[in-house]
Amino acid sequence: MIEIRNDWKIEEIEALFAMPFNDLLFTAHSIHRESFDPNKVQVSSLLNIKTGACPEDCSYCSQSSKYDTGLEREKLMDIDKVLQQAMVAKEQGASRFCMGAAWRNPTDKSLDKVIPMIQGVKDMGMETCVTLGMLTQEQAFTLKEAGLDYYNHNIDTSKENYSNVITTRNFQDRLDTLEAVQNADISVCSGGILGLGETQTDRASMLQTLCNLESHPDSVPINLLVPIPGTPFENVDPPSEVEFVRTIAVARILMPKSVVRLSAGRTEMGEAMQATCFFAGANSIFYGEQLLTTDNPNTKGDQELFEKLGINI
Ligand code: SAM
Ligand code: DTB
Ligand code: SF4
Repeated sequence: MIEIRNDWKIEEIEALFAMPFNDLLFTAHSIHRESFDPNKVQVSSLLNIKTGACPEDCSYCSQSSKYDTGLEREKLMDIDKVLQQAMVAKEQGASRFCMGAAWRNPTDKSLDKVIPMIQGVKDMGMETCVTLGMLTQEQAFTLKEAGLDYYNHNIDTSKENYSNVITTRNFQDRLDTLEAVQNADISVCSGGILGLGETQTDRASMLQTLCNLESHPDSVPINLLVPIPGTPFENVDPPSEVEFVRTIAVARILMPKSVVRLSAGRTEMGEAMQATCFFAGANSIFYGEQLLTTDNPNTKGDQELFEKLGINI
Protein backbone atom coordinates (compact mmCIF):
# COMPACT_ATOMS: atom_id res chain seq x y z
CA MET A 1 0.00 0.00 0.00
CA ILE A 2 1.31 3.40 -0.99
CA GLU A 3 1.33 5.83 1.89
CA ILE A 4 0.57 9.47 1.08
CA ARG A 5 2.38 11.66 3.58
CA ASN A 6 2.23 15.40 4.22
CA ASP A 7 4.69 15.49 7.09
CA TRP A 8 8.07 14.98 5.45
CA LYS A 9 11.01 16.40 7.35
CA ILE A 10 13.87 18.04 5.50
CA GLU A 11 16.38 15.53 6.95
CA GLU A 12 14.36 12.63 5.56
CA ILE A 13 14.28 14.21 2.11
CA GLU A 14 17.99 14.97 2.19
CA ALA A 15 18.60 11.34 3.16
CA LEU A 16 16.73 10.27 -0.01
CA PHE A 17 18.95 12.58 -2.09
CA ALA A 18 22.02 11.01 -0.45
CA MET A 19 21.09 7.40 -1.28
CA PRO A 20 23.33 5.46 -3.66
CA PHE A 21 22.02 6.30 -7.14
CA ASN A 22 20.92 2.76 -8.02
CA ASP A 23 19.13 2.30 -4.71
CA LEU A 24 17.34 5.62 -5.17
CA LEU A 25 16.26 4.77 -8.71
CA PHE A 26 15.13 1.29 -7.73
CA THR A 27 13.05 2.67 -4.87
CA ALA A 28 11.51 5.42 -7.02
CA HIS A 29 10.78 3.07 -9.90
CA SER A 30 9.19 0.47 -7.61
CA ILE A 31 6.89 3.14 -6.18
CA HIS A 32 6.17 4.41 -9.69
CA ARG A 33 4.95 0.97 -10.83
CA GLU A 34 2.49 0.71 -7.96
CA SER A 35 0.40 3.63 -9.21
CA PHE A 36 1.24 4.00 -12.88
CA ASP A 37 1.74 2.08 -16.08
CA PRO A 38 5.57 2.33 -16.35
CA ASN A 39 5.37 2.49 -20.16
CA LYS A 40 2.96 5.38 -20.38
CA VAL A 41 3.84 9.06 -20.61
CA GLN A 42 1.23 11.82 -20.66
CA VAL A 43 1.80 14.58 -23.22
CA SER A 44 0.75 18.22 -22.89
CA SER A 45 1.23 20.98 -25.44
CA LEU A 46 1.96 24.58 -24.54
CA LEU A 47 0.99 27.87 -26.10
CA ASN A 48 1.98 31.34 -24.96
CA ILE A 49 -1.21 33.34 -25.45
CA LYS A 50 0.29 36.63 -24.23
CA THR A 51 3.98 37.35 -24.68
CA GLY A 52 6.43 39.60 -22.82
CA ALA A 53 6.17 42.90 -20.92
CA CYS A 54 5.57 41.10 -17.62
CA PRO A 55 6.02 43.38 -14.58
CA GLU A 56 7.57 40.59 -12.48
CA ASP A 57 11.35 40.24 -12.20
CA CYS A 58 11.77 36.44 -12.27
CA SER A 59 15.50 36.17 -12.98
CA TYR A 60 15.14 33.21 -15.32
CA CYS A 61 12.41 34.53 -17.58
CA SER A 62 12.55 35.83 -21.15
CA GLN A 63 9.25 37.66 -20.63
CA SER A 64 10.11 39.95 -17.72
CA SER A 65 10.05 43.65 -18.64
CA LYS A 66 13.03 44.15 -16.31
CA TYR A 67 15.53 42.48 -18.65
CA ASP A 68 16.45 43.09 -22.25
CA THR A 69 16.03 39.65 -23.76
CA GLY A 70 15.16 40.83 -27.26
CA LEU A 71 11.71 39.26 -27.03
CA GLU A 72 8.97 41.10 -28.84
CA ARG A 73 5.89 41.77 -26.76
CA GLU A 74 2.54 40.63 -28.12
CA LYS A 75 -1.02 41.31 -27.02
CA LEU A 76 -3.38 38.56 -25.91
CA MET A 77 -3.75 36.22 -28.87
CA ASP A 78 -6.91 36.06 -30.87
CA ILE A 79 -9.16 33.13 -29.90
CA ASP A 80 -9.25 31.77 -33.46
CA LYS A 81 -5.49 31.51 -33.52
CA VAL A 82 -5.44 29.83 -30.11
CA LEU A 83 -7.99 27.23 -31.16
CA GLN A 84 -6.14 26.63 -34.42
CA GLN A 85 -2.96 25.85 -32.42
CA ALA A 86 -4.97 23.66 -30.05
CA MET A 87 -6.21 21.65 -33.04
CA VAL A 88 -2.61 21.12 -34.22
CA ALA A 89 -1.70 19.92 -30.72
CA LYS A 90 -4.64 17.53 -30.69
CA GLU A 91 -3.72 16.13 -34.10
CA GLN A 92 -0.19 15.52 -32.85
CA GLY A 93 -1.59 13.49 -29.97
CA ALA A 94 -1.56 15.93 -27.04
CA SER A 95 -4.12 15.07 -24.36
CA ARG A 96 -3.84 18.43 -22.58
CA PHE A 97 -3.45 21.95 -23.90
CA CYS A 98 -1.80 24.47 -21.60
CA MET A 99 -2.10 28.19 -22.26
CA GLY A 100 0.33 30.60 -20.60
CA ALA A 101 0.25 34.37 -20.21
CA ALA A 102 3.02 36.73 -19.13
CA TRP A 103 0.97 38.33 -16.39
CA ARG A 104 1.66 38.97 -12.72
CA ASN A 105 -2.06 38.29 -12.35
CA PRO A 106 -5.00 38.46 -14.75
CA THR A 107 -7.45 41.36 -14.56
CA ASP A 108 -11.09 40.28 -14.49
CA LYS A 109 -11.42 41.73 -17.97
CA SER A 110 -8.54 39.68 -19.36
CA LEU A 111 -9.80 36.57 -17.58
CA ASP A 112 -13.11 37.03 -19.42
CA LYS A 113 -11.20 36.74 -22.68
CA VAL A 114 -9.40 33.56 -21.63
CA ILE A 115 -12.60 31.76 -20.61
CA PRO A 116 -13.90 31.15 -24.16
CA MET A 117 -10.43 29.80 -25.05
CA ILE A 118 -10.71 27.26 -22.23
CA GLN A 119 -14.21 26.31 -23.37
CA GLY A 120 -13.11 26.01 -27.00
CA VAL A 121 -10.23 23.69 -26.11
CA LYS A 122 -12.47 21.62 -23.86
CA ASP A 123 -14.97 21.26 -26.70
CA MET A 124 -12.20 19.68 -28.79
CA GLY A 125 -11.98 16.93 -26.20
CA MET A 126 -8.64 17.88 -24.66
CA GLU A 127 -7.93 18.59 -21.01
CA THR A 128 -7.36 22.27 -20.32
CA CYS A 129 -4.64 24.00 -18.33
CA VAL A 130 -3.81 27.67 -17.94
CA THR A 131 -0.99 29.52 -16.22
CA LEU A 132 -1.85 33.19 -15.76
CA GLY A 133 -0.03 34.25 -12.59
CA MET A 134 -1.59 34.94 -9.21
CA LEU A 135 -5.34 34.49 -8.77
CA THR A 136 -7.91 35.73 -6.30
CA GLN A 137 -10.26 33.14 -4.80
CA GLU A 138 -13.06 34.63 -6.88
CA GLN A 139 -11.08 34.22 -10.11
CA ALA A 140 -10.29 30.60 -9.26
CA PHE A 141 -14.01 29.90 -8.85
CA THR A 142 -14.68 31.60 -12.19
CA LEU A 143 -12.11 29.36 -13.89
CA LYS A 144 -13.66 26.28 -12.29
CA GLU A 145 -17.07 27.30 -13.59
CA ALA A 146 -15.58 27.71 -17.06
CA GLY A 147 -14.60 24.04 -16.87
CA LEU A 148 -10.84 24.43 -16.36
CA ASP A 149 -9.11 21.15 -15.48
CA TYR A 150 -5.60 22.26 -14.35
CA TYR A 151 -3.96 25.47 -13.14
CA ASN A 152 -0.17 25.67 -13.40
CA HIS A 153 1.54 27.80 -10.79
CA ASN A 154 5.11 26.86 -9.96
CA ILE A 155 6.82 27.57 -6.66
CA ASP A 156 10.01 27.55 -8.78
CA THR A 157 12.59 27.16 -5.99
CA SER A 158 12.86 26.77 -2.22
CA LYS A 159 11.42 29.39 0.12
CA GLU A 160 15.01 30.03 1.29
CA ASN A 161 16.25 30.74 -2.27
CA TYR A 162 13.13 32.59 -3.43
CA SER A 163 14.31 36.17 -2.89
CA ASN A 164 17.49 35.44 -4.88
CA VAL A 165 15.30 34.66 -7.88
CA ILE A 166 12.23 36.92 -7.64
CA THR A 167 11.72 40.08 -5.62
CA THR A 168 8.40 41.38 -6.98
CA ARG A 169 6.35 38.80 -5.06
CA ASN A 170 7.05 36.42 -2.24
CA PHE A 171 6.84 32.70 -1.67
CA GLN A 172 3.65 33.02 0.35
CA ASP A 173 1.93 34.75 -2.62
CA ARG A 174 2.52 31.58 -4.62
CA LEU A 175 1.13 29.36 -1.84
CA ASP A 176 -1.94 31.60 -1.52
CA THR A 177 -2.79 31.12 -5.19
CA LEU A 178 -2.26 27.37 -4.91
CA GLU A 179 -4.68 27.34 -1.99
CA ALA A 180 -7.27 29.33 -3.98
CA VAL A 181 -6.93 26.84 -6.85
CA GLN A 182 -7.31 23.86 -4.51
CA ASN A 183 -10.33 25.47 -2.82
CA ALA A 184 -11.96 25.83 -6.22
CA ASP A 185 -11.38 22.11 -6.83
CA ILE A 186 -9.20 22.70 -9.89
CA SER A 187 -6.32 20.23 -10.28
CA VAL A 188 -3.01 21.80 -9.31
CA CYS A 189 0.09 21.68 -11.46
CA SER A 190 3.05 23.00 -9.48
CA GLY A 191 6.75 22.36 -9.55
CA GLY A 192 9.97 24.22 -10.07
CA ILE A 193 13.18 24.85 -11.95
CA LEU A 194 16.63 23.36 -11.41
CA GLY A 195 19.62 25.50 -12.33
CA LEU A 196 18.80 28.66 -10.37
CA GLY A 197 21.98 28.52 -8.32
CA GLU A 198 20.21 26.42 -5.69
CA THR A 199 21.87 23.92 -3.38
CA GLN A 200 20.75 20.34 -2.88
CA THR A 201 19.13 21.46 0.37
CA ASP A 202 17.14 24.02 -1.64
CA ARG A 203 15.93 21.26 -3.94
CA ALA A 204 14.93 19.17 -0.93
CA SER A 205 13.16 22.16 0.57
CA MET A 206 11.29 22.94 -2.65
CA LEU A 207 10.03 19.35 -2.84
CA GLN A 208 9.19 19.45 0.87
CA THR A 209 6.89 22.42 0.29
CA LEU A 210 5.15 20.62 -2.57
CA CYS A 211 4.70 17.29 -0.80
CA ASN A 212 3.54 18.87 2.44
CA LEU A 213 0.74 20.86 0.78
CA GLU A 214 -2.69 19.85 2.05
CA SER A 215 -3.01 17.66 -1.02
CA HIS A 216 -0.14 16.86 -3.32
CA PRO A 217 -0.21 18.68 -6.66
CA ASP A 218 -1.78 16.43 -9.30
CA SER A 219 1.05 17.34 -11.64
CA VAL A 220 4.63 18.29 -10.72
CA PRO A 221 6.70 19.85 -13.51
CA ILE A 222 10.46 19.70 -12.98
CA ASN A 223 12.08 22.18 -15.37
CA LEU A 224 15.75 22.46 -16.23
CA LEU A 225 16.50 26.16 -16.62
CA VAL A 226 16.55 27.24 -20.26
CA PRO A 227 19.22 29.96 -20.03
CA ILE A 228 17.95 33.21 -21.56
CA PRO A 229 20.52 35.76 -22.74
CA GLY A 230 19.91 39.10 -21.04
CA THR A 231 18.53 37.62 -17.80
CA PRO A 232 20.55 37.55 -14.56
CA PHE A 233 20.67 33.74 -14.70
CA GLU A 234 21.95 33.36 -18.24
CA ASN A 235 25.33 32.01 -17.10
CA VAL A 236 24.44 29.96 -14.03
CA ASP A 237 26.02 26.49 -13.98
CA PRO A 238 23.41 23.82 -14.70
CA PRO A 239 22.92 20.90 -12.32
CA SER A 240 24.63 17.67 -13.36
CA GLU A 241 22.50 15.03 -15.05
CA VAL A 242 22.83 12.83 -11.98
CA GLU A 243 21.53 15.63 -9.72
CA PHE A 244 18.64 16.25 -12.09
CA VAL A 245 17.64 12.56 -12.18
CA ARG A 246 17.94 12.35 -8.40
CA THR A 247 15.45 15.22 -8.09
CA ILE A 248 12.95 13.44 -10.33
CA ALA A 249 13.36 10.25 -8.30
CA VAL A 250 12.90 12.02 -4.97
CA ALA A 251 9.80 13.83 -6.31
CA ARG A 252 8.39 10.44 -7.33
CA ILE A 253 9.00 8.96 -3.87
CA LEU A 254 7.54 11.96 -2.03
CA MET A 255 4.48 12.32 -4.27
CA PRO A 256 3.75 8.74 -5.34
CA LYS A 257 0.45 9.45 -7.05
CA SER A 258 1.33 12.72 -8.75
CA VAL A 259 2.28 12.92 -12.39
CA VAL A 260 5.89 14.15 -12.55
CA ARG A 261 6.67 16.09 -15.71
CA LEU A 262 10.08 16.20 -17.34
CA SER A 263 9.46 19.78 -18.45
CA ALA A 264 11.65 22.52 -19.94
CA GLY A 265 15.24 21.75 -20.87
CA ARG A 266 14.79 18.54 -22.86
CA THR A 267 16.59 20.00 -25.91
CA GLU A 268 19.77 19.75 -23.82
CA MET A 269 19.12 16.14 -22.82
CA GLY A 270 20.09 13.07 -24.80
CA GLU A 271 17.88 10.03 -25.21
CA ALA A 272 19.53 8.02 -22.44
CA MET A 273 19.09 10.93 -20.00
CA GLN A 274 15.40 11.23 -20.80
CA ALA A 275 14.97 7.46 -20.59
CA THR A 276 16.61 7.51 -17.15
CA CYS A 277 14.20 10.25 -16.04
CA PHE A 278 11.25 8.10 -17.19
CA PHE A 279 12.67 5.17 -15.21
CA ALA A 280 13.11 7.40 -12.16
CA GLY A 281 9.42 8.32 -12.21
CA ALA A 282 8.81 11.06 -14.76
CA ASN A 283 5.64 10.26 -16.69
CA SER A 284 4.75 13.40 -18.56
CA ILE A 285 6.41 15.78 -21.01
CA PHE A 286 5.69 18.92 -22.97
CA TYR A 287 5.13 17.88 -26.54
CA GLY A 288 5.35 20.14 -29.57
CA GLU A 289 8.14 22.25 -30.99
CA GLN A 290 7.71 25.28 -28.74
CA LEU A 291 7.53 25.74 -25.00
CA LEU A 292 6.43 29.31 -24.24
CA THR A 293 9.18 31.37 -25.88
CA THR A 294 11.89 28.75 -26.38
CA ASP A 295 12.33 25.54 -28.37
CA ASN A 296 11.27 22.07 -27.35
CA PRO A 297 12.42 18.87 -29.13
CA ASN A 298 10.53 18.22 -32.37
CA THR A 299 7.57 15.88 -32.23
CA LYS A 300 9.05 13.43 -34.73
CA GLY A 301 12.13 13.01 -32.52
CA ASP A 302 9.91 12.47 -29.47
CA GLN A 303 7.82 9.92 -31.34
CA GLU A 304 10.99 8.05 -32.33
CA LEU A 305 12.24 8.12 -28.75
CA PHE A 306 8.92 6.72 -27.48
CA GLU A 307 9.07 4.04 -30.15
CA LYS A 308 12.60 3.02 -29.10
CA LEU A 309 11.58 2.91 -25.43
CA GLY A 310 8.24 1.17 -26.00
CA ILE A 311 6.42 4.09 -24.43
CA ASN A 312 2.79 4.85 -25.22
CA ILE A 313 1.21 8.23 -24.89
N1 SAM B 1 3.36 34.38 -15.59
C1 SAM B 1 2.86 33.20 -15.03
C2 SAM B 1 3.65 32.73 -13.84
O1 SAM B 1 4.82 33.05 -13.74
O2 SAM B 1 3.09 32.01 -13.02
C3 SAM B 1 2.74 32.06 -16.02
C4 SAM B 1 3.81 31.86 -17.06
S1 SAM B 1 5.42 31.47 -16.44
C5 SAM B 1 6.45 31.66 -17.82
C6 SAM B 1 5.32 29.72 -16.09
C7 SAM B 1 6.52 29.01 -15.52
O3 SAM B 1 7.47 28.75 -16.55
C8 SAM B 1 7.35 29.70 -14.47
O4 SAM B 1 6.79 29.64 -13.22
C9 SAM B 1 8.65 28.93 -14.52
O5 SAM B 1 8.63 27.85 -13.62
C10 SAM B 1 8.70 28.42 -15.95
N2 SAM B 1 9.79 29.07 -16.70
C11 SAM B 1 9.82 30.33 -17.14
N3 SAM B 1 10.97 30.61 -17.77
C12 SAM B 1 11.72 29.48 -17.72
C13 SAM B 1 13.03 29.14 -18.19
N4 SAM B 1 13.80 30.02 -18.82
N5 SAM B 1 13.47 27.88 -17.97
C14 SAM B 1 12.69 26.98 -17.32
N6 SAM B 1 11.45 27.25 -16.85
C15 SAM B 1 10.97 28.49 -17.03
C1 DTB C 1 6.21 24.63 -16.55
O1 DTB C 1 6.51 24.12 -15.46
N1 DTB C 1 7.06 24.83 -17.55
C2 DTB C 1 6.40 25.46 -18.67
C3 DTB C 1 4.94 25.57 -18.19
N2 DTB C 1 5.00 25.04 -16.87
C4 DTB C 1 4.21 26.82 -18.28
C5 DTB C 1 7.08 26.67 -19.14
C6 DTB C 1 8.51 26.47 -19.54
C7 DTB C 1 9.04 27.74 -20.10
C8 DTB C 1 10.42 27.61 -20.64
C9 DTB C 1 10.95 28.89 -21.14
C10 DTB C 1 10.19 29.51 -22.26
O2 DTB C 1 9.83 28.82 -23.25
O3 DTB C 1 10.00 30.73 -22.22
FE1 SF4 D 1 6.23 37.05 -15.62
FE2 SF4 D 1 5.70 34.47 -15.27
FE3 SF4 D 1 7.96 35.26 -16.54
FE4 SF4 D 1 7.74 35.67 -13.93
S1 SF4 D 1 7.77 33.68 -14.97
S2 SF4 D 1 8.45 37.18 -15.44
S3 SF4 D 1 5.55 36.08 -13.73
S4 SF4 D 1 5.88 35.53 -17.24
